[in-house]
Amino acid sequence: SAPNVAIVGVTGAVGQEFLRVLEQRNFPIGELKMLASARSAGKSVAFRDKTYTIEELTEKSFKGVDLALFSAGGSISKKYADAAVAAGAVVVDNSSAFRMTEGVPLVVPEVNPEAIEQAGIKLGEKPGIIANPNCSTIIMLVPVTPLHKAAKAKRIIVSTYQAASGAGAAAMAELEQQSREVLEGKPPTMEIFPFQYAFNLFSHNSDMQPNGYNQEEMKMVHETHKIWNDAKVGVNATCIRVPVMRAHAESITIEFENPIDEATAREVLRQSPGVSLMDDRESNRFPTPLDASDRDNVYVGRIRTDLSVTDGRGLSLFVCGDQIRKGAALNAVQIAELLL
Ligand code: 2RA
Repeated sequence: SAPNVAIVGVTGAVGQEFLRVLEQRNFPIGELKMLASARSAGKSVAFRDKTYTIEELTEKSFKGVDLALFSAGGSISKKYADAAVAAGAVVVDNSSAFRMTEGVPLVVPEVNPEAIEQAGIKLGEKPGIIANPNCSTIIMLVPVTPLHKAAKAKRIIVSTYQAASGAGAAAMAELEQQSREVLEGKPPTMEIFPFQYAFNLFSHNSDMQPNGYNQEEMKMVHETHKIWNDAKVGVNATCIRVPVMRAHAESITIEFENPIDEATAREVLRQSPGVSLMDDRESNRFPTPLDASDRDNVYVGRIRTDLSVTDGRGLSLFVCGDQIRKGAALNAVQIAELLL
């Protein structure tokens, strides 16, 4: 029978995308609970042909729930995920709370679906937590993993151009408001970031670590190692926030153990799940964030040999993926589909 589902953080950008994706993919749902903070409790939410009332999230919210999709921040996941599991639910958590926890599978369905089975998690039988990787990691690994399988990646250098949506709905609103203010010659409102965001870009706003990398960059390192189950592959990330609404772009250079030429790489990518090729050199047309926005796939272009590496063991790519969708909500629902 269809699982009873709870959405935790339903009013947020990802929570709203959960509903859109569940509806679009006809995900089977028995009972549906919309959970959020006290501030949102009582508000109505439409889903399929019904209207639901948001309930305040408490430890007791998960009675009878088989599947709980969380996207309400790490502290909410830390506080409530165990109560959901104790009630018998499988939790798919979009926050960073449990991604690096031993025994918690960190899953990109196109990359390592087997990690769920290895953890023994089963709807209605063996509850547990499955973690959704960070969006920038997902968007990188969907195209890079098939190339890794073809020629064994040794080292990845990635620069990201990350959308406002990754910093939340308020950051998207500030970007829009500042853009207007700047064009009207008014001083930009600065509440989310202490500097102008519109017509500007800056080093990612996550905490700086002692090693000179920010948390976002270190997530790409550690999560890649866990998802690939390979602690040896080198990952060097530079994460930048850019004035784009909801799709991340990434420039990726990979050094392989074995040679792989452009034609082979293009063919591998053409056949890869979750990838759309956009690599038209004649018309100089390659992926843009607006091509990827609201779409399921990661768009891949600029496929070319890395001229700085000998004997064809290097490739560079440019990719774009929707941060709210494949970077969060769609990936989580695809994980849930693997549980059915
Ligand atoms: C960002 N990866 O884009 C994060 C999403 N919360 O900032």
